[in-house]
Amino acid sequence: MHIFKEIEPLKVFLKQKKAVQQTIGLVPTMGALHAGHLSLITASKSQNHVTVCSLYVNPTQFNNASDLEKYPRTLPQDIALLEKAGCEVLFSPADHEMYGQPGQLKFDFGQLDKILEGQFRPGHFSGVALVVSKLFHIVQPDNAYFGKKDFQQLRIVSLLAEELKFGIRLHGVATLREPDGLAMSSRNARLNAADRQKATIFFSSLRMAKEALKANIALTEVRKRVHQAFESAPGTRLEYFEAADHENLTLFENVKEPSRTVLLIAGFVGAVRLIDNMMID
Ligand code: PAJ
Repeated sequence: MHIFKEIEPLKVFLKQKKAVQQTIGLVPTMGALHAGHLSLITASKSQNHVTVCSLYVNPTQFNNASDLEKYPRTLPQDIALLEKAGCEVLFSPADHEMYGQPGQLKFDFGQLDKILEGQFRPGHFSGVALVVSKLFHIVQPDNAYFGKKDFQQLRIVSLLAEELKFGIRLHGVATLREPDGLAMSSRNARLNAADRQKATIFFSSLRMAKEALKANIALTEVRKRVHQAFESAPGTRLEYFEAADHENLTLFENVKEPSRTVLLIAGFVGAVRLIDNMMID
């Protein structure tokens, strides 16, 4: 695997690949890689000659200094996993390479970045959009791969790519889960054994809600049941549970078209914040 820490040598390398009509797939990550990330690498490898994985813990998308500081960093292990997955290129820049000066540019996606994650993590999506724009400009890939695990992020990045005419084809990859349903996440590494058990509440709540809504139980009642599930599980705290249109993320008061509906959930187990989502059909 070719490892680049600087932008210019990476660009020179990719220019040579593009000159001989090789296609480039980009998989942006913040590292602490798990099988979910690797499924994005596999998707990219199946559709491109060269897969570039970027690994950068982006400070501008953290609205909480302690969350940034505690974010797991496991570079040697990540490199071994990427080598094993057959990833051709790793781009792991330092802060000064990505941000010559503190990020000043702000993005506003209207309602889309004010709801759900945006409501609880103000500025988060502006930081995501900033770093993803930089990565798109640096790599100029043919394809880019994002997980449906971060459903709202995928919508935001799609809007960004469309509005700024990046000409990059975006691919949403299904969420990979642990055998008990917990969505794989770098943050899971921060859960102790007891909290790891409790963390299944996100998946079980989504599944319960999905079944209830399919059985025509009203969203207000389903919402109540999800809140109750969290209230009766000590050490957990629900931040939001919402039903929304899967394309534009308009929040629903009631579910009229289950097949267009995605359920989104976020909350804490101990000090660790987790998110998940599920399509109703
Ligand atoms: P990170 O949380 O490292 O995730 C990198 C990519 O992996 C994202 O597209 C995410 O949706 C995907 N992913 C995470 N868990 C997954 C799972 N269980 N199954 C499938 N895909 C999964 O998301 C980010 O980093 C950052 O915001 C980033 C886009 C890199 C910008 O900094």
